[in-house]
Amino acid sequence: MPELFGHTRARVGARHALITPDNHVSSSLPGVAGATAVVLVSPAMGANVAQILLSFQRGGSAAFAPSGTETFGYVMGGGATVAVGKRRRRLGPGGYFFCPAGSEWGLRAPRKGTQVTLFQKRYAPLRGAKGPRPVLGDQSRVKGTPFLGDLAANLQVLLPDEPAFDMAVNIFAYQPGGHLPFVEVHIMEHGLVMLSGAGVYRLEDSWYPVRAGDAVWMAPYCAQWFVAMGKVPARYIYYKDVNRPAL
Ligand code: UGY
Ligand code: MN
Repeated sequence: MPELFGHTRARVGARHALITPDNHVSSSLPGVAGATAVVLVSPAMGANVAQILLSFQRGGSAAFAPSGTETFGYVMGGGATVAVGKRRRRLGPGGYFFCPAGSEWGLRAPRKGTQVTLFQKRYAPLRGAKGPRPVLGDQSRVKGTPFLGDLAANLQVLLPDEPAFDMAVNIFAYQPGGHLPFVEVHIMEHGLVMLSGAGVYRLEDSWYPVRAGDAVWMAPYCAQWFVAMGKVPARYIYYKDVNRPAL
């Protein structure tokens, strides 16, 4: 519904941000054709990660040359053929890929309406450790575990938890009423998109109603807490930087 009086749930602050689907404005990205690209989180707002929503028309494509940037992609809906280096796979909803820095990746033959969320960051090498390997996977094949033993908050870890990987991407699924057990305050940064359901996100000293399609950025040490509301489970996918020294 068009907003007659200029209201929005969006908020972009110095250390956290909420962007709703009603706020989306696309930009053109080199390497992306036949698609809209909405850059939801980026260094332009103070983040160290970019979170991008790509929405493809039929015949659209993406082609990213090797660089110092690594990319995680998650198919929100539709489907497409994704190539990471020499590996290639048809991914449907819930399919995902990880392309290490120094490798190329591409997407082609998307079904009409295919949407992909990207998390991109500059890779931070770790002395003595090899770089991470490419990953192609599907969320439905990843076993979840109750978060800190809580059956109402299920966590799926999509990437290997190994020193080579400096990014983690996880999916949280909360039963209605399920919540983070405490207010987290930590060095890791988050980019996040709500996949389904609704709830309330506490970010620093503000509480925001959030629902499917909303994107959230949390800077390091942003106090954070979430409770799921409504009659269906709430799910979100989120990025965090991991496995690197604090100094
Ligand atoms: O992994 C995390 O830090 C996670 N528990 N944070 C969050 O969901 N906001
Ligand atoms: Mn957290």
